[in-house]
Amino acid sequence: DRMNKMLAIDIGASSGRVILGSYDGLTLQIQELHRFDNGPVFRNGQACWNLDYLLLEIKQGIEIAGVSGHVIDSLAIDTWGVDFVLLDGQGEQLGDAVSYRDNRTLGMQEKLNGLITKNTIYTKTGIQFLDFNTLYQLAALTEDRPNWFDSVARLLFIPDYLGYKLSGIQHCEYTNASTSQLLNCASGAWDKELLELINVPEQWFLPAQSPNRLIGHYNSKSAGQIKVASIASHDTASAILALPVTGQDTVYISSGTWSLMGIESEHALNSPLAQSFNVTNEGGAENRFRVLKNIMGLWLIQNVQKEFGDFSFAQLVNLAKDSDAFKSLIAPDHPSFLNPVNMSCAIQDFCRETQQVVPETPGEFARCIFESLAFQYRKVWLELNQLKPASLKRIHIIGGGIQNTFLNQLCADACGVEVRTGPIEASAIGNICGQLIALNQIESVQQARELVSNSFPIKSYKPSQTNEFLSHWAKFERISLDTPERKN
Ligand code: LFR
Repeated sequence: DRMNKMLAIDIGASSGRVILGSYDGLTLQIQELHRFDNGPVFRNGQACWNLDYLLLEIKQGIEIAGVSGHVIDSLAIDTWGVDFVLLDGQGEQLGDAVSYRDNRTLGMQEKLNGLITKNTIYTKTGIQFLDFNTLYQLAALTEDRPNWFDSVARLLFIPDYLGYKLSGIQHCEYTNASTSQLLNCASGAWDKELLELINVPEQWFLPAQSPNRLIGHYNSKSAGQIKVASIASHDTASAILALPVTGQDTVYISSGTWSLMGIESEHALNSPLAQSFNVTNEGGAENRFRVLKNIMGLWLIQNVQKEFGDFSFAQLVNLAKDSDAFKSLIAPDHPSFLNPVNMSCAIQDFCRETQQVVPETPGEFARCIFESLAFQYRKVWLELNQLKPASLKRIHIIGGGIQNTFLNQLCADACGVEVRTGPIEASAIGNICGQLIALNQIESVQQARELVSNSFPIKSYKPSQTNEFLSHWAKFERISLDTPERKN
């Protein structure tokens, strides 16, 4: 029997990859064919995504597969959530693809609060309140009302748009659509009341369809006609599909530009307690819910790294190890860190305003960031334990962030539980598993997870310095509450 070969096009906020997956019926192997940078670009005064560039890189990656002689069964795309492209009736793009890091949504939550209670929005959608949700992006757009506004016929989320540019098929995939805060979490339908409130016509939206199905074709130059699949196109949903764990006793962290920390549930957890933690209920494959929280993640260190110029990631980790522990802590999710002009300055301001030692050297910044992330993991770990009392036993981290073994250990130390890690390319692997389901080669998420655990190594970290973390817990709680006024 021949192998199944699939291309996962996995694009995160800081880089994109075209990864070849080969499945022989027993195990899955992956090979990176193409990697490219991604990041916000400025257009018409707004932080945007350069989708034309991303499309060129995607096509180049597909041609690399063809030229290397691979016979490709299918391809599929996953990206970050919430962002979208607007199209006219001819399918041509209107306006820019604005990034969720753009500040057009500042103040929009407060504006909507005058029209509808947060409680109503949360009960309907189950989605965490983040300034950049599609709900608030669209509220900003309808307030701005650009001159092409009346020509809009369709909204496509980023992965659906990129898929449309390859296949000509307009589609709306459920896991990514769920991040909008416009889908009803019980029915999976677009919420008419919320759309009316922000003056967006429901006709802009296609019905959200569950993933892992074939939807079209792409005609490549060197690899011929390739099937296009719709998989869990929210990168975090694909990553969690690839979690090599089937038990209900595990908290996951999908670690990349963001750290997405949570549990899987068959039902949305949208109780008042869940709302008080601002926990989200994003959609997953097989109608499972991703009950999780966004933590600012490696974005903090990625920016500091750029600002210091000549340090590799590994060097920064080593410098962090050599720096003093528990000197300066930040609240990673403070809004001043979402898109500061200068991250190092934003961190220094935060430490100054909370009367702490101000970090100066790359090592001090890195130490501050990693320890603060570990404390935030502990905070979310405790919240999840309140939602699921006595059932959570360990943490499993997936994604590129697990290469930072120092942070993995800090996570175990801070939370006082075992941490397991792997695989690294979780989103791409989940994307490939979704294609295997669409191609009828495997049957279910459960089978996908067994395949992942049979195919990729897993590491374990035991907690050791939990008491040191506990002795600084009160300080972390203080600086998390007593945060400075929001910048901007
Ligand atoms: C991670 C991610 C998060 C989402 C954020 C913005 O890449 O998809 O899950 O909250 O990006 O879309």
